[in-house]
Amino acid sequence: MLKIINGKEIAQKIYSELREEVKILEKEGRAPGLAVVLVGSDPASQTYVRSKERIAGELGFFSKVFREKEDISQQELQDLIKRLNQDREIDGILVQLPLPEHIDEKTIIEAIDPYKDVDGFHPLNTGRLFSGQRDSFRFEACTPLGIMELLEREGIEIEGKKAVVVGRSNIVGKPLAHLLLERNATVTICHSRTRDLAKETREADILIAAVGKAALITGDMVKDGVVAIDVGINRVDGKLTGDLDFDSVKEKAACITPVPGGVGPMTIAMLMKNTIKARKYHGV
Ligand code: L34
Repeated sequence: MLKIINGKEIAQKIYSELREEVKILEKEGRAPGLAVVLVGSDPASQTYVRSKERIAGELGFFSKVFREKEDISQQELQDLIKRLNQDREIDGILVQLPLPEHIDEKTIIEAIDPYKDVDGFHPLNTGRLFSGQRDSFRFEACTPLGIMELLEREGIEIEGKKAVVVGRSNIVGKPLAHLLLERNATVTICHSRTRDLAKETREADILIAAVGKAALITGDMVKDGVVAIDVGINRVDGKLTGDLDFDSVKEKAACITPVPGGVGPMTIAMLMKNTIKARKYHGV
């Protein structure tokens, strides 16, 4: 029996849980504070940042969005981050990616206080993840975390399963592979130089496509009963589609996530969860 996983519905369920947590933190004396920095006017980034702003507001966060001009200088952006690092009302800082060409992304990410790094991109946080330091106060990237939460809430077993991650980005593929490894999956990471992609993907019990190529994975590339997770968000003829060829993969899958309405909403839910975690770290 095929199950189409409803990420939007699971995110809603998470928000009702988080609302309760926010109430408690407010009573304690301070709501969680989130600062989102958006540089330029990329339409997709604008959409995502609007959603983050709206949901932070709905949850009762103290939320601020900094909409900066495309030609902001490296120094100006670093100065803004420095101010946010020092702002006691702000628990979480997110700089929406991608940044314009003239900005050095790595330096910006490293400028963020690792304990306000609700994106989990700072090397202190990725380093803790990649070296398996679980107990310390570690922030994990929102999309991989959202996928783990989806698998958990759907009751999908991970231990001993063969997980194949297609894509090796710092934002999704690499951190996700480590989270799966930590849960005792046998993990393969595929990328553009993988010799025989279909041979690898056919082995997957859990397949995650995170490349950004529409319909890259087709039904003939997966095995019966696969759990297929689609991270791709591609615009084709004005429509959103994932990296999975949904119609052919769903014929063989046990579970599949749609685009839209799958992983995307979970990413935002995990940003909110991380911001609450940061607020707990900082105290009132
Ligand atoms: N710093 N940059 C930083 N942190 C992030 O976590 C992100 N990302 C990615 C891009 N840059 C970032 C996001 O927030 C991708 N991403 C993201 C967030 C939300 C959604 C998609 C990507 C989302 O809500 N997707 C909806 C459809 C939205 C639409 O209509 O375009 C969905 O249902 O999939």
